[in-house]
Amino acid sequence: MEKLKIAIQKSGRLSEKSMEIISEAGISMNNGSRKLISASTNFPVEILFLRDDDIPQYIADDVADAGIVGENILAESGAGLEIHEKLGFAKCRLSLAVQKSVDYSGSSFFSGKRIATSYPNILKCWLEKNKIDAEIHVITGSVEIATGIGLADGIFDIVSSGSTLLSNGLKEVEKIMDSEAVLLGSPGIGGRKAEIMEEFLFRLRTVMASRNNKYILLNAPNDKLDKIIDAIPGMKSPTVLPLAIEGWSSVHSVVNENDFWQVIGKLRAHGAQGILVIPIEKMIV
Ligand code: PRT
Ligand code: ZN
Repeated sequence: MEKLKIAIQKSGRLSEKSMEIISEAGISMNNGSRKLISASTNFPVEILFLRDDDIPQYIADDVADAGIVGENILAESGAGLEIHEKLGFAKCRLSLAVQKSVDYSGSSFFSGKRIATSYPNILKCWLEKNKIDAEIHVITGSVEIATGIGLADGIFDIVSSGSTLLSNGLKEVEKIMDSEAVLLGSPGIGGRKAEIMEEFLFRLRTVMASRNNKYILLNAPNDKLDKIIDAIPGMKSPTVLPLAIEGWSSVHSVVNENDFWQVIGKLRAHGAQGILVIPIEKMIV
């Protein structure tokens, strides 16, 4: 029977969260030791465990049909693959940084300079776009020490909290791209595999929607009901039910994680009481 092959990182920052998403999509795996390839016990997929850098090429070569990697890895690989879904974890940015003591006045600083990085292709693209002639020095590990040991005038690397830069006496001067984990797919799959992919994507989107939304219930004074309903950018219109107490209603709706605190602030300001927020187990979109 034909199976969809999904590549995920074998061990690293993406591994656990990738497996979590697959498991929340109802796809069970044998818990045995992680082999290179492992078949699901209840869904027609096989999971390939690989180094993240290799995943785009494996998909481009049709060894895998889909995979989970950071957008930085996809951009660096230059493979023309489709991003099916952003997965909201492993968020970071790729930035240029220089020593703190540098009086940085703009990107032309890098003209004629040497930049150390593990992402030469992304950097080259940006330098060309900005007409900056700099030398790229490729190193694979500990890029952040390159300026301190006199190897380069600047570095181009992943930044998350910024503490690695700080503790190496560096400052971030240009953000070149944002990145998060994404589900990539081969544009060329068809037949039974395409059907499995469609079902997998449906499940994945359901998982993402439930993670990104909360169910809220609250009590609203009837004279403020209009304002309270206006403050909730819900799926459709909220459910409104009368309470046993005269003049009050119960309002139920779904709120997106991104708007959450702003919406709660408005609801409280309009006199909503007894606000309950409940995680959503599954949300079909
Ligand atoms: O062995 P394999 O090749 O599979 O793994 P890897 O060592 O190449 O990658 P891994 O597991 O370290 O990271 C996988 C992906 O996680 C990256 O490609 C990014 O998309 C994403 N990601 C998110 C990060 C970070 N955040 C991150 N902070 N990858 C690396 N870092 C490192 C960064 O290199 C720098 O040294 O953390 C440091 C910066 O962090 P802050 O918080 O100090 O700024
Ligand atoms: Zn890697």
